[in-house]
Amino acid sequence: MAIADLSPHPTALVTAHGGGTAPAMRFGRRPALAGAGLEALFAWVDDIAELTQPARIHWVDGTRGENEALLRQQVDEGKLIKLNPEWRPGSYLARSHPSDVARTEARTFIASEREEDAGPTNNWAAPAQIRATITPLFEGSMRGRTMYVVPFSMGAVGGPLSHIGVQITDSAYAVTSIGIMTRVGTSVIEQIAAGKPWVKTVHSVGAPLVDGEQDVAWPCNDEKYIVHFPDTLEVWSFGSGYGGNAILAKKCFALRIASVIGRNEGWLAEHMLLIRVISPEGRSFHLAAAFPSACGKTNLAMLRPTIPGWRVETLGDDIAWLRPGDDGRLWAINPEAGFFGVAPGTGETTNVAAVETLWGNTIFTNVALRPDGDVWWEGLTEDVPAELTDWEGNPWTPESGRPAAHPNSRFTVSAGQCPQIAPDWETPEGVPLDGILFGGRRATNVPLVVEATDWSHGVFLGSTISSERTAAAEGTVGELRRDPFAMLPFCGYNMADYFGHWLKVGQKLRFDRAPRIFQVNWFRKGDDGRFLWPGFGDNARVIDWIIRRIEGRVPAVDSPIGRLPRTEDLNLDGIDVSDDDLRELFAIDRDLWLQETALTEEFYETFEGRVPAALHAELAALRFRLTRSA
Ligand code: GTP
Ligand code: SPV
Ligand code: MN
Repeated sequence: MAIADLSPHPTALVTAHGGGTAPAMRFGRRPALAGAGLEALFAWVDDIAELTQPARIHWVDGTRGENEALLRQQVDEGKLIKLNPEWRPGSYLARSHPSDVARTEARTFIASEREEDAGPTNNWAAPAQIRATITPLFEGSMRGRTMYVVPFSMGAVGGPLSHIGVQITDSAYAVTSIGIMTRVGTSVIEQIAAGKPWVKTVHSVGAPLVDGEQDVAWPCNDEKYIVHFPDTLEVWSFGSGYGGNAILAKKCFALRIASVIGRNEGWLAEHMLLIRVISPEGRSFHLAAAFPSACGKTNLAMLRPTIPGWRVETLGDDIAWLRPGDDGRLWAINPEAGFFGVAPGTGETTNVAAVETLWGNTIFTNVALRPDGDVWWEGLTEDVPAELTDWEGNPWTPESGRPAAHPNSRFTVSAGQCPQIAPDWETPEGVPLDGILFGGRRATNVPLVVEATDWSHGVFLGSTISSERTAAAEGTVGELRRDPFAMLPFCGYNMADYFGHWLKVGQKLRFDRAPRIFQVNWFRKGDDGRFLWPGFGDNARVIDWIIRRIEGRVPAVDSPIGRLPRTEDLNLDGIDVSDDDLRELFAIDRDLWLQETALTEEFYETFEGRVPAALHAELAALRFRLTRSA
C-alpha cells in the first residue's frame, strides 16, 4: 500500500468484533494539538509509515477505553486468552512463539559513531552500515497491520528527572504492555509540542500480512535486530515481540540510551530496584539494589521482613535513575510505572506481595493455564495441579517431566497494584538514597554481605560483580559470567567509561551523605548443593544489619574484601542456620579470591587501558590484603 492510501486521520480499531462496520472512531486519531515541536513528530511518523507501509495508523491516547478495546481486539484475534474473571479479573495470557522467549543479547547492538564508545562488552555496529542493513527489513514490514504511535513518559509526566519518548510499533501486545509499564498519553504529546526533547523508538515484529494472509497468535521474525543509536537518541527493534526487545521504553531507552544521556548530563541510569525500609523505631531509609536479570530484584523490592517491626515500601523493581542533588545526596526515581516480573518462583512463601499484586489487570506471558481458566507456574503453590495446559499450549501433567511455565515466563502489572507500594512512589523528585547494594548469583566465594570501605571501593565491588546466567536472556543457564553493576547487557557505552562516571558521580556527593555501598549474595551453596541462606523474607536480616551500619550503631570486622558483620550482630532469631552454614556463608578462601583477582585483571585488560586508575589501585590493594600474612 502506498503512503497516499493512508487516511490523514486514520481509524483506530479494526472491525474484528461485532462484525458489521467499524466502531465509531473514538480512538486513534492524530492529536489535534499545535506547537512547534509537533512538526518533527508528525514528519517522523510519516517517514516511518512510508517506510513500513502499515494499513492504518493509530495514535495511542492512553485512555482506559482504548486499552480495553485493544485487549478485546487481541482476544478476538487469538493473541490473548482472557482468563476467568472469577479468579483473575481483567487479566490475559499471551503465548509467545517458542523461539521468542527472552532478550536476545547476541542480536542487540550499540551503534555509536566510534567503536570504542561501545566498548568490548557491547556488540558494536557502524551506524551507517547497520542502518543500511535494517532499513530494508523495515521496508513494508507493517503491511496489513496497524502502526501504533505510543507517546510515553519515563518518570512522572513533566518531572525534573523524567524523560519522554515515542514508540512506533505494529504489536498491540507491545502497546498494552507499554501502557502498563510507562505513563502513556496525550499529555506527553503536549510536552513534545512545547519543545521538550524526546527519544525515537521504532519496533516491528517483522511479519507483514500480505494479500489477506492469516495472522498468527505471536507474529515475529527469525531475524532479529535490537539497535541503539546513542548519538541520535534512537532505538530500532526488529523481529521480536518479547518484553525487553519490544517494550523499548524499558531496557533499550531507560537503561541503554538513558545511561548515555546520564553520562553526558551527570547522572546514572541503573538496573536497580528501589525501596524504603522502615525500622522498628519508625525511621525511613532508602536503598537501591542492582542484581542481574532474574537474581532477585522484584523479590527484594517487595520484601516482607520476617523480623518483627521492620517494614518495606516498594518504589521500583527493575530500573532506577540516580542524580546527585544540591544537598550532596544521591536522589533516585523509578522511571517505570509497572512490573515486568519473573513468574516462576513467585509464590505465597517467597513473594506474597507479588502474588497479591497479580490479583487482576495483569498480562501473563508464557505461564501455564489451569482448566478453570486461571494461571499457574512452578513455585506459585506447593501443590502442583494435576492437569494444565503448558506455556506452548500443550496438555501437561506433573509426569510430563518438563516445566509447565517457561522459566522466563513473566507478568506485566501496574506498580500501583502492589499492596506495599510507597504512597509517594510517583513523587517526581524521587527519594534520597542511604545505601546501594550490588549482588549476583554466586554459589561460591562471595559472602552473604560485605560493606565497602568507601565510594571507590564500592565502585570497585560493582565493577567486579559476576553472576550465574539465568533464563532471562538467551544463553547457557548457570554459566558464570561477569555482569558489572548488573549492567553488562544494558550499558549503552564503554563500560570502563561507565566505571569512571560512577567515580565522578561519587565526587559530586558530600562524603557524609553519599549512600553506603554493600555487596550481597543470597545464593551461596553448600557442598551438597543446597542454598546456605533461606533468602526471601529472611533477607530482611541482612537489611537490618545494613541499616544499623548506615546508622553507625554496629561495628564491623575488617576483612581483605571489605567489612563483614560480627555474627552476633545478625538477627537470626527464629531461623535455623547452623553454625557451620553461617561460617560457610562468610568464608573467604584467600586462594580462590586471588584467582578472582586474576580474572578481574583479565577483565579490566579487555578495556585496553580505559579502566580508571582508581579501580586498578583498588585491585592492587585487594591483592595486597589477600597476600599479606593473616
Ligand atoms: P529481572 O526482572 O529479570 O530483572 O529479575 P529480578 O532481578 O527482578 O529477579 P526476581 O526477583 O524476579 O527473582 C528471580 C528468581 O530468583 C525467582 O525465581 C525468585 O524466586 C528467585 N529468588 C529471588 N530472591 C531469592 C532469594 O533470596 N533466594 C533464592 N534462593 N532465590 C531467590
Ligand atoms: C531483565 O531481563 O532484566 C528484565 C526483563 O527485567 S526484560 O525487560 O525483558 O529485559
Ligand atoms: Mn531486569
